[in-house]
Amino acid sequence: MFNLPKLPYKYDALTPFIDEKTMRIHHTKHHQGYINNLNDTLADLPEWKNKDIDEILINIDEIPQDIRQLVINNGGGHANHSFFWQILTPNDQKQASMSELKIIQAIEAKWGLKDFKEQFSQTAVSQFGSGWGWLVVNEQKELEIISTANQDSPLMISKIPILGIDVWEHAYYLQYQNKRADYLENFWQIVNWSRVNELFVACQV
Ligand code: MN3
Repeated sequence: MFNLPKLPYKYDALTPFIDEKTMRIHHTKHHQGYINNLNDTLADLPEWKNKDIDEILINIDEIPQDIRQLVINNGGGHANHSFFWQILTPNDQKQASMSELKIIQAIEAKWGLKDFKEQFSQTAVSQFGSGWGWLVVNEQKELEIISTANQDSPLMISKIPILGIDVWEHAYYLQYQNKRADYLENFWQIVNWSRVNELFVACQV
């Protein structure tokens, strides 16, 4: 049985970069919807319904084939959104000095921060239709920028997300309409780099 995690900030905390109404609908309607569907889908599968959602996605090939796509869509939706809320933070939040963070050092070494932001944004903006842009740690423990369609989770392809952005229209349309690139540009104002760093460091052990 899966439940909606509480947002770690108020619905209006990300304004003016993401508006209150978008956050409220996104969390209470869209995310909750994925959870309801996931619970319905796994209702008769006691061996799966109490597992951690990330573990389910990592082992997605073991899910019975007749419900696998439903679990990908709704389980992915639940995992991706639970992840997304954590890596955002109000802009006025006091953050650790960026240059001291291991993840920033690693990004600087691989791309340079400015080029990284450009590539990440470009990848996310270019995702055709609905999906996500990601910074992941791959099986070789290297950083990689990818996008996934729909609610596909990087965990299904053995990649661990450490930063991600929802580019479904429901994530930005009320405020930005068709201007996905503007949403991406503002995204950098509300990234919780401390949390991204924790996720990155956890991948290094
Ligand atoms: Mn969404």
